[in-house]
Amino acid sequence: MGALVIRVACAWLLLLQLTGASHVVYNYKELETEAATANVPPSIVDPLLRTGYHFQPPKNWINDPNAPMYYNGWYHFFYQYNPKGAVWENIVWAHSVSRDLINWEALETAIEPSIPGDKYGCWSGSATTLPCGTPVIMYTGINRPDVSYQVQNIAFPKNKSDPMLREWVKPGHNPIIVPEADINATQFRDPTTAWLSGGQWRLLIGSAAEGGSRGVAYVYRSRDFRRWRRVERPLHSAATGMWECPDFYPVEAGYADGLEASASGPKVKYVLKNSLDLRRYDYYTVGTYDEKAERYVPDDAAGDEHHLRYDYGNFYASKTFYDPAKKRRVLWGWANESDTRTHDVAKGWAGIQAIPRKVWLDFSGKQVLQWPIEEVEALRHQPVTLKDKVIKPGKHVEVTGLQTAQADVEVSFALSSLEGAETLDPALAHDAERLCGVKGADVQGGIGPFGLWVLASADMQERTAVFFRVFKAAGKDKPVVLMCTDPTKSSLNPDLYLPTFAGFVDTELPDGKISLRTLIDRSVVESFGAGGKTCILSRVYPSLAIDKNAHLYVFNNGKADVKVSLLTAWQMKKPLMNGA
Ligand SMILES: *[C@@H]1O[C@H](CO)[C@@H](O)[C@H](O)[C@H]1NC(C)=O
Ligand SMILES: *[C@@H]1O[C@H](CO)[C@@H](O)[C@H](O)[C@H]1NC(C)=O
Ligand SMILES: *[C@H]1O[C@@H](CO)[C@H](O)[C@@H](O)[C@@H]1NC(C)=O
Repeated sequence: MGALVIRVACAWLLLLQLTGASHVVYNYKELETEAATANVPPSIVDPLLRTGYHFQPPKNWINDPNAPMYYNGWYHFFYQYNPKGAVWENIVWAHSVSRDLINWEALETAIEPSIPGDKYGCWSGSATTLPCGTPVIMYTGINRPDVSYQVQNIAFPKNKSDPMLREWVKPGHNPIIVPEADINATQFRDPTTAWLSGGQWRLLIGSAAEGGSRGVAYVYRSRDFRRWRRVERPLHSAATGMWECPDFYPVEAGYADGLEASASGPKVKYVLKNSLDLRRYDYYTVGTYDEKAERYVPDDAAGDEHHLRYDYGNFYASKTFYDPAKKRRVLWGWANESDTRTHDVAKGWAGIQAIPRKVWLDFSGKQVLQWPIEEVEALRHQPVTLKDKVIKPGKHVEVTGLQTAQADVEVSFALSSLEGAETLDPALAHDAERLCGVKGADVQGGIGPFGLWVLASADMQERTAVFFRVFKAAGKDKPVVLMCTDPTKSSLNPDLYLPTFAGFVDTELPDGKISLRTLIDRSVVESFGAGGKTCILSRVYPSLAIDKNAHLYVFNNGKADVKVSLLTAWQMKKPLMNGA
């Protein structure tokens, strides 16, 4: 197994490059035999480890979110899907609809290979709503069997009166964008939603230049959405390797309402997000967009070194859309599994989507904030609270009175003083992940680690920690706050990928306070620190802490008291989930 490294991105298989194979064809019989004989632990295939309220189809492989949109009272969601199995192959666009982004109904496949421009694959893309109200989808098609030659196609709804948009037609003039001679045709994909300015449409396509070392977002312009011309210089680029799934949208500091794609104004800033194929994470910058020059400049000149991520855990190939019904911008992101391919075949499923998040620009203008869409709160029941509870150094408190395998927990912590904070090792000051690796949940600190142990077994052999740790840095008044998810003790199951995920939280800890919200969903732990400043999604597969055997604790492994001002935990109901 170890020899086969499968990394799937915006429907992109690195395996092609590694092996030089022209096409990956899995032999399902062989895969199934491998899974059957591989001694997969029974808990891995336990249906009670399948997520309850995160988006997923009843079975099989899923990856990138595609073309999210709102149309005539319905939210539409498309995603990369293998109708035949739990590994990346045979990718089509599956389609689901919802009234509330939480309860989902599965429809027929929306887009599958059917024309020369997508004969060998229908990869990721986005939707744009034309001024007449018609949505149009642009997506990447693979049109050659031997190499992954990437072109862009469009599709229109067959019947605009059908709010479900069940059928999509591909006009005969596809493909409508093909790579010019100076573009590497194997690295040319994932068109964004288009925006309109001065009578012209513009969109971005992700690519790589300079032999693959430079990530690039090319701008294409069109007056009729049919003939597209590339603007010679890219919107932006950086020495990070291939940019997949670019996303580019307007925001305004401190303004929590969303802006639609074509909004403009003196206070409007832009977010440019790229999915870094090499690192497999989603990075973004905030900056200004000069539409005359067709250039984007990040506010932070060092921003391209990519310090900011939407999520410091498992979250990739994300995409936003403007929701006119609630005047907000909503972010979707794919979270892959952290078990093995053999496990996935045995389970019969792989991949989920994170809970859709509202996204907006913080008052500081330096970063975005993210928060689970409010609709998810309709699933809450059975609330349990803990109030003004002091957790002494080295102690923990169990939260009882509800089942916590499928739960939503909101907690605010209060620190009486920051005196005892550890001194930050300058060598680790810029690497949250390494810092967390060295200073995990079980390493006693000064102020913290404090936080939650979730999906914990009764004897605490299994537990996943989500926590904060406060440092003081030489020559700085402001504390350095680390947020971390430590799954190293999450499971007795072998062969899991269990990295500690971490990010810094840009907060001065006003009044010594910091909040944490964690959505627990059987094999997902999705956390939002300080009101959505720092987010971490982690996949874990307990062998004991399953369903009714999952416990929840608040812990403090520092040397100073930590007060839980208020903790509320709810059990979460299961919404309608694509018929599963
Ligand atoms: C289009 O959709 C509407 C609403 O679902 C339906 O009543 C109508 O029959 C459809 N038209 C065609 C040609 O399928
Ligand atoms: C194009 O990209 C592929 C990776 O997808 C790489 O192997 C190849 O060397 C690139 N070609 C050129 C001319 O840079
Ligand atoms: C998710 O799975 C882990 C473990 O196999 C890989 O290390 C990640 O690269 C992968 N993430 C993505 C986005 O493919």
